[in-house]
Amino acid sequence: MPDAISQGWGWRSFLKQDMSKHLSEASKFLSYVLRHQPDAIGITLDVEGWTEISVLIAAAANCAKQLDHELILAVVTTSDKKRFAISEDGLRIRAVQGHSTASVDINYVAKVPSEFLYHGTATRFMESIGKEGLLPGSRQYVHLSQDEHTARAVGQRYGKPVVLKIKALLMHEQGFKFFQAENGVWLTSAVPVLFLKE
Ligand code: HQG
Repeated sequence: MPDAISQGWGWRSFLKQDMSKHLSEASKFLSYVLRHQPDAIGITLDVEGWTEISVLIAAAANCAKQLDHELILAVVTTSDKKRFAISEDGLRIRAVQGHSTASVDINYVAKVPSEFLYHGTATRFMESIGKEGLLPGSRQYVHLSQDEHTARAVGQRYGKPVVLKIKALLMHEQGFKFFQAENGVWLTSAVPVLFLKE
């Protein structure tokens, strides 16, 4: 009997892991098409980044990528970073930030930032950042976090993390625009070196 119990738990944990892998793969696919390459599956995003969920599912199926409403909703609701939003009528989906595709230009409302915001990066980028400041790279904006802890996790994706403190309010006072996506991520077009503190 104890064996059966332990086997039961084993299966449950296996199923949980399997589900989490499934959700993570679907999330990566959604990030890819909703932020970067909608053309890859032949969909278009409107200027605010929205696309019809039913069109997305059909287009993904044509490319042998299985998606359904239930899976999409599970990705949206379980996303740790709240990367995606569903429209009020439940028919459309978009990524709330992180775009590189030029077809999307979300009309974010400008917002006054707190005195400091944070950017997590990897030590290997520091030499270049020290010369050029923070640049958006392939994305539309430089991404900033409200707190150091989040920034450190962002930086860790690329190697040994380093957290930069940005004099955000001073930048704002000098005319730089800041936006906050609905998942809390701060966006600005670039951060010149003089506003960076390590
Ligand atoms: C670095 C994730 C050299 C920059 C996160 C970063 C975020 C420079 C990398 C979101 C540079 C770009 C965005 C310069 C900046 N020279 N390197 N002058 N300026 N960099 O992924 O901010 O999981 O495009 O420091 O949580 O890391 O996708 O930007 O290391 O919110 O939802 O160039 O992506 O969210 O990398 O991450 P990225 P990021 P998701």
